[in-house]
Formats: sequence, C-alpha cells, structure tokens
Amino acid sequence: MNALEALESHGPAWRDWLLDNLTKQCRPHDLLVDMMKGGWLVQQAELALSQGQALLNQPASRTILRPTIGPSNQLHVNGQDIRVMSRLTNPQAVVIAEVLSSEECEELIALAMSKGLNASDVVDNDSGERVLHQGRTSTSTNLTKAENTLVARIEQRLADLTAWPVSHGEGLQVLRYTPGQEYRPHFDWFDPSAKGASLHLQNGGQRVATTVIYLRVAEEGGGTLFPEVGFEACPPQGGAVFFNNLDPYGAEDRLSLHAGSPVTRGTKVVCTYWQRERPFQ
Ligand SMILES: O=C(O)CCC(=O)C(=O)O
Repeated sequence: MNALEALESHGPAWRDWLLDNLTKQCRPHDLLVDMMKGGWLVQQAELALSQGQALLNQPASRTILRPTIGPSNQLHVNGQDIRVMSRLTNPQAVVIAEVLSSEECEELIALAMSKGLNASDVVDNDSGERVLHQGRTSTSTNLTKAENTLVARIEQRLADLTAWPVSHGEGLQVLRYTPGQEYRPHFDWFDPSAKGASLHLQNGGQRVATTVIYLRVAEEGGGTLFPEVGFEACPPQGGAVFFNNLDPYGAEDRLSLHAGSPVTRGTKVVCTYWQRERPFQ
C-alpha cells in the first residue's frame, strides 16, 4: 500500500488543503470536521491527517480520554434503566431518558428549595470571581458533594454512566427558570488564555463534560440549545443532555456553545453536573 494513500485519496486539492492547514497549526479536530463536511469518512480523514503530520514531521495527534456514554441504547447503571434518545457527533452530545426517577427529581427539587435559591452567577474571565450576569437570569443553589444519600447516589450514577470517576465531579447545581428567564449561549470550559481562569483550573483542571438533568419541564421553551449546530435538546422529566466540552484531541470545543433557551410558559428546573479532568475538591 502507498504510504500516502489516504492523503492522496481525495485528489491534490484536498491533499494541499490539508498540508497547508497542518502547516498553519490548525486544530486537528476542526480539520476533520471540515473533511467530513466535504464527504470524507471519518476513518479515512484520520488516516490522511496522520499521514500529513508524518510528511511534515509533526507529532501525531492523539485523542484524549473523555467522559463517554457507551454505544448501547439501553443502559443499566446502578439499577437504573436509562434510554438513549438521540446522539450528536459534533459536538459529542447524548440525550437520555430516565436518568432519575420522578421521585428522585421531586426529592432533589425539595432539597434545593429547602436550601433556598439565589440569583445564578457566572465566572468573570478577568477576575475569576463569581459575578451576576444579564445573560444568566435563573435562580439556583449549589449542593455539596455527597451531601446526603440521594445526592451521593445521583453523583455515582452519573459517574458510572459516563465512565468517569466520581472524585472528578463538581457538586450538583440546581437551577430554576420561570417565564422570561434563560442562560444565553456560553461555554462551560474555562478559557485557558483568560486571567481569571487559572484559579478555577488549579482545582481539578478543565471542565471536560456537562450533564444537564431535567427535574421539571417547562410547558413551552426552556430546551438546551446548541446554536452552532442548530440543535435543541428537550428531554422529559428525569431525562438529561450530556455533552463533552473538549474535542477528541483535548482542545476546547467551540461547537459545545450552548444555552438554556428562554422559558415562555411554566417552570423549568434542571440539575447541572460538571466533570473535571482531575479530582475536584
Ligand atoms: O438550562 C440549561 O438548559 C443549560 C444550563 C447550562 O448551560 C449550564 O448550567 O451550564
């Protein structure tokens, strides 16, 4: 077999495009996405990428280990039967049903309410402080890791579901949106080039994945929207949307941009679980 067979397989224009972009240090995942849009099969595109890197004496890109939901569409996790409803490849996202029972949803809401909800905040990129922001208008409360048996059981289930250690999870956050409230498009990863990110990256490293569990579903509006790919997840009560914040090569995935769409009727309550690269205290 010709050592550059994959690189040459789609003609000289593609070969030159790939070599040119590799020379410009473009992100491997972005190149693969463009190649797939151009009709390449993913395996052939990966092979062409590695052949191009070898030709240019660049180190081969390595995929990283990320939290992952297995290929089966019917998952059995710690006694819970969880159903896969849909999967998205770019960004990698999975919509699932029956992660929590309706009793667990109600118990979690009652726990959050008993603690009291406050205006939700965001991390300021410059100072690293938590600040209020007009783009996030929900109210919320943070639960302590394993603060009771219900919380510990849910964290363990999410860790097992995504094959990622429970030690790497942040505490659950419960959010409530009433009509007009929303969380405008944002990334969950910390921007490594921002001054304020370093403090947050020191404890546990990057946020590698997010799971948003729907505890109560709004009558209208309130889905989790991925505007870059035109997809809105609307799981039923107890269902969730899981997504990776990093691409398969470990770069911050700009396609993971997401939003809590405005609720237009009823109340939405979700519980967010963020997973880190390393153990999180
Ligand atoms: O409310 C949602 O659907 C999304 C929540 C979210 O984006 C977050 O908590 O980071």
